Amino acid sequence: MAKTALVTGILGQDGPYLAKFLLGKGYKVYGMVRRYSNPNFDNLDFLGITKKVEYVEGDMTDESSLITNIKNIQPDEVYNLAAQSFVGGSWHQAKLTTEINALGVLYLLNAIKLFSPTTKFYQASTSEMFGLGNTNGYQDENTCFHPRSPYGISKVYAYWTTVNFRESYGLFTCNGILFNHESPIRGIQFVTRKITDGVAKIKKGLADKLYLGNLEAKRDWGFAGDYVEAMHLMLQQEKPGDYVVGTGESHSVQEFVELAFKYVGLDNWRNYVVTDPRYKRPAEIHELKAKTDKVKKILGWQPKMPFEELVKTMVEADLKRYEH
Ligand code: NAP
Ligand code: F7E
Repeated sequence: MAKTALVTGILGQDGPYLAKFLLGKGYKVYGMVRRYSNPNFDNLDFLGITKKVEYVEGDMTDESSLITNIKNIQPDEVYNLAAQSFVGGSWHQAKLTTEINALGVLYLLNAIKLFSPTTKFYQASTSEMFGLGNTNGYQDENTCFHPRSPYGISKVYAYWTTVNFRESYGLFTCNGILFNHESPIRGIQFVTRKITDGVAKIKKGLADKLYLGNLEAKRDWGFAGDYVEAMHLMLQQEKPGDYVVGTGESHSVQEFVELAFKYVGLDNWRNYVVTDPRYKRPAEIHELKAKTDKVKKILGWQPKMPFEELVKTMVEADLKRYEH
């Protein structure tokens, strides 16, 4: 019989990539949508799978909706991707971020524990939990957490709740500690997509300037389509565990900017980019870089798309969007 998976956050960036991957493996995929009155299927449309997913209603802050879904579906696997995931916005909506990202995970795990205890659970943890926790310039599964934003703090709670349900109740729960991963369907406020969209607009004569914050910050950027495979692999192991997933390379925001402008033949990016304090954060993380020995060794996972190709793929997709 086909396996069933419930994916929360189905309308975001990772949800559609994961759903496409699972559908390709023969899964029946349920996607949880919070406002069924006005869902936006653009990202699923982009990957051509909107009609292949079965949608259910539910909100991470509404415990009864999570209980109903777990009871009704009894999924083999739950991938919890739903979150208020924008770090920059988390200072302005710290309580909401905490309710969705932290308490929501407690509600979902309780629902699994009570109504479908054999369900395997994946939690979308993040390199933002590390913050200033730095081991010789990289982060791995043994690095201390020192989050720098309400988002990072909420995810630390969710991480430990996921571990605790494993240790207390024997549930099969895993944390994927994913470093930044991007794609042509990345949310428009995240810096990579903001840059590729801005470059495309400037190239097409639709804008003159691109307003950015801290150009010196460095991140370990990979391709979302590669990373969802690691999520799935975690739930196929004999034992549950927590894994760092990244490329092992870091690049600055400025490097991303330079490559994106260069790709469209605009060599002097300084003519277009304006530094705007509105996009600087109250507390910044200067550099994040993954050490991925565990995920390589135990899951046999490796990223496929190199940095330059990621930038090119995103710029090309945004140029295409402005051709219509
Ligand atoms: P995303 O594009 O922001 O998608 C998040 C999804 O969560 C959205 O579809 C959103 O629904 C949904 N959501 C928000 N609040 C909700 C609520 N109260 N109830 C139910 N659904 C809710 O994020 P992503 O980039 O795909 O990331 C997926 C997950 O991985 C997130 O948990 C993120 O924190 C984590 N993560 C991401 C990265 C990365 O680099 N992308 C790295 C590490 C960890 P709407 O469409 O209705 O707004
Ligand atoms: O910022 C700097 C900014 O918003 C990256 C989420 O998916 O990955 C993501 O979080 C860097 C930061 O992503 C602008 O200060 C400069 O240093 O693209 P971002 P993020 O904060 O790293 C992690 C792993 C997650 O878990 C999150 O859910 O870029 N930056 N100028 C800017 N950032 C933005 N957004 N906008 C700017 O204009």
